[in-house]
Amino acid sequence: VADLWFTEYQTPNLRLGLRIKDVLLNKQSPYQHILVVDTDQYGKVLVLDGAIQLTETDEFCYHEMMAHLVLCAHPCPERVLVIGGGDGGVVREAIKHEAVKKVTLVDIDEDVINTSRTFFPNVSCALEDERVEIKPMDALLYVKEHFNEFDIVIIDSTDPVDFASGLFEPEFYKDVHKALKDDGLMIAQTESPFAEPKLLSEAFKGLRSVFENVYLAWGVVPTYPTGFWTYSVGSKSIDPRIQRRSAPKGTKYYSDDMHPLAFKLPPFVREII
Ligand code: AG3
Repeated sequence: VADLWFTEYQTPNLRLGLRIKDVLLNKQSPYQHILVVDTDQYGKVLVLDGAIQLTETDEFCYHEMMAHLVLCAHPCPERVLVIGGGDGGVVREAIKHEAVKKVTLVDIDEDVINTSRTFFPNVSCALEDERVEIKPMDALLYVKEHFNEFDIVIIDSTDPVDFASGLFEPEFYKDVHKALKDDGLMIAQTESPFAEPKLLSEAFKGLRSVFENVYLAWGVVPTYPTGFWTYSVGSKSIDPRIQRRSAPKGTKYYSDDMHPLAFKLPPFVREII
């Protein structure tokens, strides 16, 4: 029996290995390498430029936190912008909120969107919802042309390398700030305090230079480097630690109990930011 393994080089000194049942897609898009493998441990896995973006088994941990931490903190989230996230996982969670009238997804790589439609129907399902608008383009340009329009901006980026690095810069955060309404909230994935402490503190510092208030939340995502993941929330006025609307039904990681808990930080994380 063949003994085939996928390996992610999570840091220069740390690898994650998953036994492969099948390679379902292995191609180069105009922007990045796209790999879909089927594994015994975590089901199907989406990998972009060597970095795991989601697995069928644990994607809920990440997508629920990215969406509901801000959507449940906002009194009335009607307009939502998702940047990156072409797989549709965050969009799926966002449209669980009846208050949400329209979700705009801006991902630079249409091939990621179509890959998700083909191999991850349970993640991409909401992309066909009538409340969802899809813009395959560079988000750095999109946010420059939208002012005072969104209640919520969710930055579901890849790691800050290559075309995604601009999504971790203060210049971009300034445009996000302008795209938000006066009571708007934004959230960005900001990596692991064990694998990338510098990246986390730089991103957090960048956000603090732009937003009136910035908060750090954390959660577990087993297949991301070290499994300990962070989410940075930028706010113009409201305090996102207070949950104003209850969790949608059927969530598996996020809940009314988890909301305030996510903002409680272990001391070593407090020291990094
Ligand atoms: N975006 C965050 C992925 C970061 C993972 N990093 C890594 N594996 N080195 C995920 C997109 C899912 N919608």
